[in-house]
Amino acid sequence: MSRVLDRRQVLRGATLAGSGLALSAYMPAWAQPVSAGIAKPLPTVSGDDITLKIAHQMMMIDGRQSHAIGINGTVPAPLIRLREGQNVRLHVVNDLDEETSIHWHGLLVPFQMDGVPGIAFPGIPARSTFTYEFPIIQSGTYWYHSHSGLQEQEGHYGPILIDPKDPDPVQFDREHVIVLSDHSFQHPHYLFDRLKKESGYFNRQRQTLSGLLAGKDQPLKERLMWGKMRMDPADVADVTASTYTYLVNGYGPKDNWTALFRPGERVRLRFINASSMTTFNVRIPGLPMTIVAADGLNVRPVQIDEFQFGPAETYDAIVTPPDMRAYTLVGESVDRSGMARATLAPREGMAAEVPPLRKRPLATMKDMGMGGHDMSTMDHGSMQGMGSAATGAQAGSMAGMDHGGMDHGAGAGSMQGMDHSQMNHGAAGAAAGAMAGMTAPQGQSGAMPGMDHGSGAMPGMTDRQPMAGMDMGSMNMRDFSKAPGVKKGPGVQTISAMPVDRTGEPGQGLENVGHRVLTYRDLVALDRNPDTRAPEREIKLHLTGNMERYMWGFDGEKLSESPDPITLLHGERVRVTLINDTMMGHPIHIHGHFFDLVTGKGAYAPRKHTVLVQPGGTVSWDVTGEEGDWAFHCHMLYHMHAGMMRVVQVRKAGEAAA
Ligand SMILES: [Cu+2]
Repeated sequence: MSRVLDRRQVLRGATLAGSGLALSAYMPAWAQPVSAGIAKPLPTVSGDDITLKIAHQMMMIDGRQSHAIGINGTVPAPLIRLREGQNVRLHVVNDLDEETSIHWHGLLVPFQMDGVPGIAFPGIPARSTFTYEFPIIQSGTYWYHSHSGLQEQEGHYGPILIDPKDPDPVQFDREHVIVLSDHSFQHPHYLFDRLKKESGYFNRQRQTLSGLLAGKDQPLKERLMWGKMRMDPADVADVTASTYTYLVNGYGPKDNWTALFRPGERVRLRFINASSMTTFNVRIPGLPMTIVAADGLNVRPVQIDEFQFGPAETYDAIVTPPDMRAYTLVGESVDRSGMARATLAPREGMAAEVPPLRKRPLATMKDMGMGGHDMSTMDHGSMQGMGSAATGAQAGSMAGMDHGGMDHGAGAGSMQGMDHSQMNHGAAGAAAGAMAGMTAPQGQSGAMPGMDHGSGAMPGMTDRQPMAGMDMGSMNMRDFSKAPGVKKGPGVQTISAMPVDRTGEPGQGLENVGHRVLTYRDLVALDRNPDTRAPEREIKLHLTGNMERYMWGFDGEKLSESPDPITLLHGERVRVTLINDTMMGHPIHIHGHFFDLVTGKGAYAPRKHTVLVQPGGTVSWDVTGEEGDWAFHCHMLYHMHAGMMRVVQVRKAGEAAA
């Protein structure tokens, strides 16, 4: 159904108690309009001299007033529109009673202009002005935001658009900047304190007893296993719609911000994920999108129906709406607790059906770093090493373990049909080769008929020493031998036993949505990479965390522990491999550089400034050192705040820091 409500109907609707009533028939309560649609473009600033004044203000979201930190009186901050080749001076007036800063996300600037207090410059003290000045040497879609405290969460972010000096290889008739963000009516320090005290505080999607009885979600035995690990598979996002309202260009779902088009036009949508904590799944039901740029840089056009992006990533898409109807733009949060919603329409006041939230995803064993797992390599040793039960973690001790219904994520040969809870894994039996103690599921004769051995996934289980083929080591969820560089401590709850490259996957929860979803492997740079040398060395970094204690870091260390900076030489070509040892996706960002994703695209590797490393996944990229001190961090604001950040120090040869 795509009922259309035009302006005349809205006016008529006023006598019918307003358009909200008319729309309510097909909109979920949270998407019911407080306005018929707001087709207001973002306030824009441009030129060589730009003044940005940062101050407290109020903003209206879905008819409700909220406090915010804005720039020049708006949230998002004004669109800064520049031209490649120009020089820009940005006078930043801090009207707050606290220090602030602006970081130009994705812009290649001298490091003193990069805007990270304590790394690149001292910050902008309360009631003072700082002037940034730098040449614009690139083009595309970028953004800017505070790098001080948690100000970004309060509204201190805005889009940057740089027009190319040469003709744009992307042809379009019209463009719209789409800034997605997450807004809370509560103060961000309150949110962070809640997370510190109880990490699952905002997760209202936990599995419930009534859900269990109704046969929803995980079966009991699977729940018991996750519970034993002291983990929650519904823990897909830290902060959810229970406190967030998801915004498009500063407007809530009920405001219904509207992007106008004429049918048949090529419309360029510049998507910016300016949220603090939210990975979005973006789609426009009924309208395919052709991705033409990623993180500001052109890519070969690729047509998709949906894409996932983490905080700080950007994508440009071309859409060509063919007819006089409205389309809903959906930005569903990765945990499916809520959505940002806007409309594409030929006229203000038109709206289309808002699809319901899809079923929330649950984390899988693959998300726990057990990727490509099958029983032949599985280590049953110390599941008990997880969480608090670290005592009896003897290799081979299967006692009491419940494998039931684990999603081993391997596809073919997965153990899904197998009921391990019925197996007798008793310590003695396991050694003595006895799967013999296993009982078949009720009502079935013969051993393990329900098992799908697939393509030899369980070789060890068919011979006389069934468990022998299994590696009893790899199930240890905290096996530091897998991560020699990681500091042992409470900041590391898990280490991915078998992390896998997930860049060919569509992103958490989008595996089976029934249409085309962008993957990193779909991206091919339009221009040849500027540096195609092979890397001289590799730096491996583990993304580590303890969800229970809300500790986040690299290699088990948080920034406040003053870990050594990551050092590179200017011009040095280095491969960086990120290994996600946590169950959450982390958008990892390096300042001052673009890196070339290693996805088999040769000299046309997609170049990005931020990459979402999926739970239990790995990502490799090659980068060429650019002189300066640069921030390197997770772009989940509270993860960074908790310490998931490092300094990358790049020096010219001979000047390397002592
Ligand atoms: Cu993170």
